[in-house]
Amino acid sequence: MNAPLPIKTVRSVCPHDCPSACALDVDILADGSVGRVRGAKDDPYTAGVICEKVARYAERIHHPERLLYPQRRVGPKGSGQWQRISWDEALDEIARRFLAIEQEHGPEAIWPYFYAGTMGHVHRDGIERLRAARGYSHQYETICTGLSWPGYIAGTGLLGGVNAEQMAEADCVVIWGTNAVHTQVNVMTHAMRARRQRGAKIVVIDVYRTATMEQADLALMLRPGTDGALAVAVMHVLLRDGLADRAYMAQFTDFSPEFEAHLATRTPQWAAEITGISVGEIEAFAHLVGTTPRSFFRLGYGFSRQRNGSTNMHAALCIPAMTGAWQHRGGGVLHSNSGTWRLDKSRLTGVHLQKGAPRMLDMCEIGPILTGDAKALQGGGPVHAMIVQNTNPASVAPDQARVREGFLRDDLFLVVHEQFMTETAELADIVLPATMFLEHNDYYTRGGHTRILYGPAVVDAPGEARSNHDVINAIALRLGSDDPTFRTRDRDVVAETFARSGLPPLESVEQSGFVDRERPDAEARFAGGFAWPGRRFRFAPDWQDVSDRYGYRWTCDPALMPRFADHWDICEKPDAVHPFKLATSPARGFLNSTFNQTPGSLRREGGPTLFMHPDDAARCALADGEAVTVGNGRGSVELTLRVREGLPTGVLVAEGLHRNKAHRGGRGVNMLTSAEPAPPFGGAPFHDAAVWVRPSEG
Ligand SMILES: Nc1nc2c(c(=O)[nH]1)N[C@H]1C(S)=C(S)[C@@H](COP(=O)(O)OP(=O)(O)OC[C@H]3O[C@@H](n4cnc5c(=O)[nH]c(N)nc54)[C@H](O)[C@@H]3O)O[C@H]1N2
Ligand SMILES: Nc1nc2c(c(=O)[nH]1)N[C@H]1C(S)=C(S)[C@@H](COP(=O)(O)OP(=O)(O)OC[C@H]3O[C@@H](n4cnc5c(=O)[nH]c(N)nc54)[C@H](O)[C@@H]3O)O[C@H]1N2
Ligand code: SF4
Ligand SMILES: [Mo]
Repeated sequence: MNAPLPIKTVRSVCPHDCPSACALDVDILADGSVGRVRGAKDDPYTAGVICEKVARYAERIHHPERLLYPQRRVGPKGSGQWQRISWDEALDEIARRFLAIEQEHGPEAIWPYFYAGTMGHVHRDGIERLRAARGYSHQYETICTGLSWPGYIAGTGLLGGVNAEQMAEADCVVIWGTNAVHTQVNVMTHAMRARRQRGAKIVVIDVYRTATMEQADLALMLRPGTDGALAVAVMHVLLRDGLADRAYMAQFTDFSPEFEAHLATRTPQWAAEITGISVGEIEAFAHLVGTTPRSFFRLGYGFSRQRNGSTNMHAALCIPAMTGAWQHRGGGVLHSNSGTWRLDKSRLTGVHLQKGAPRMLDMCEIGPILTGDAKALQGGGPVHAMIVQNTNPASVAPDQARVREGFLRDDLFLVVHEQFMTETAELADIVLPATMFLEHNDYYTRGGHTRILYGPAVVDAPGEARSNHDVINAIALRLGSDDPTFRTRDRDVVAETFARSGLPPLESVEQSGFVDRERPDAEARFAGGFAWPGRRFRFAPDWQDVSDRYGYRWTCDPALMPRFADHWDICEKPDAVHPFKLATSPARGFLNSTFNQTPGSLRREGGPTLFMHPDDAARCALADGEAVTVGNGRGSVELTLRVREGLPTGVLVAEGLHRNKAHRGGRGVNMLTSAEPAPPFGGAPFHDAAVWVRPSEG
């Protein structure tokens, strides 16, 4: 049978939490449904390429399990017994319960909680308006970037870097701690262009042989949490072999004799012991970047999800400051451009409504918070109500046992606004159905490139699904907050935000689909100096400055921080009981827990598996295909063992957040991860867990 012909093709934007924010061409079919989704060819960054999971979006938007109407729990929490109710009943009940809790326990007992289900600013950040208007507890946003961003800023002073499209003009592309084939396919588009057109060398640094590493000319497979050691040893070789750009360092950095003396002790032999990479490979890497002016460093997020992740990010960032790669077109660094948007979102987030200074609770500590941990609650009272939008903490948050225990509390009123009956929605008192990106209006940014894109509503929402914006407004009005911002439509908020930010009018942005916020190339390369006083890059970071400038909160004694870029030996250590280190790396077919219910993604990923080196399997007498249980002091999870080459002994990898119920026993990999805030400013070390493995019972 031929696929039905589209009646039109519309321009949109991928809303998901991936650094790319691809421009999309979406086919709309005669019955009003969504057909094929393609990457826009005329967008220079997307360049016609998108990932497979979004190309199959029709499977997600028209999924038979989409939530269609509000529901109220009737059985015990988590029993799966629901009663359909009207929107009026749902909103009335939410308002009644929230007001009662405000009265009895104070507004800080309510904690609106969100993350990045949609990256559209109106439908993601609008929840802040409700929070501000009611004085509810704030959310300290740590789950994704809490470790990486401060590490980057510690060096440069600003979260910005070179335009990603310039990767195509590089002679060497270093893909560090990101599995771009899975997580950001467009990096591969531009890196492969450089290889084709210029013979560029591709370096990939990861803890196992990923699909990205398969493409590498130089593949560096190191032990988890040792990137700082690799980086300082590379700098040792650069100095030793006369490959450092001393003139650049003298003008643009705080390079000092003390730092040079420090690096003199960080030999490749020393780093080989720590990283498991050979001296020859360390030297080859140093020589490659030391002799290739146009070396582009794509520093990912994955290698920061270690307890020492912030210092590792900073250490890796120091290499191009020593080679001077920043000076050359096609060279330099990109981690994220998220510090460069220059948007005024104050009306969208309700800055004018904020009264007082409520406590700010760490989103990664949701488990400890909901189970009454006094430190996590900052000495305040318990949380008695939550509204959750755009996130699935019962799957994605660390320390899953405590997250679940907390959500099951009878004295917690939980509202979840979702597209699917996720693990979090299953534990709610009220579940509300949400629209998807093609059903509402929003604008989008992402750190991987320089454009702000607009995505309009182009199809009808199914059933009674409502947008995040409409639900936040409706709740606020019912609570008695009568600010005009609660009577706006999503499109008006986009238009107003553009106007306040000095962008062209929405009508014109709508025509082109985007506005470019690219900064002049010289500025992106810090050619006039870095963004710290004195305009110098910092090999010796001042973390207090990072905290002061960006509002980060200390989670360790500042005196503990290493003085210079270094290997900071604070990761969870394997021991006799927990002999393995586990990384929970991303799956290609899922995006965190999103897409783990669509047929195409499930076909690709199969069930939850655990990669183990053949020598380890032999030593543990475990066989390929066997059901295994992986555990530590926080909990345990069941997966199927896959014995394979391409990872260090002692290291295990479990790709992807499969549905909890896809695991025998119904618990996911975040049973094993820690919610203890990592230093210096919090964030979850998702790839840093010491574990044991045994055959599953029964
Ligand atoms: N298909 C798919 N795409 C995604 C996502 C997804 O889950 N699936 N997630 C999205 C989100 S929210 C984000 S933030 C981005 C994140 O995208 P990335 O920047 O790619 O970060 P991670 O996905 O955390 O992990 C990337 C790699 O880091 C490796 N790694 C773990 N520990 C270390 C270490 O100590 N050193 C080094 N060098 N490498 C290490 C992991 O094995 C993994 O291969 O991707 C987005 N895109
Ligand atoms: N073990 C382990 N855990 C991890 C990671 C890891 O690498 N390993 N990665 C971490 C990272 S980087 C991140 S960013 C977090 C991400 O965690 P989340 O932000 O929770 O990401 P998702 O799992 O994609 O869940 C997003 C949810 O939002 C819903 N949603 C999408 N759009 C909308 C909308 O418009 N309205 C509403 N109301 N809902 C919507 C989706 O259906 C989905 O259930 O997970 C973290 N968890
Ligand atoms: S690569 Fe990333 S931004 Fe592009 S379509 Fe896929 S998930 Fe969306
Ligand atoms: Mo993320």
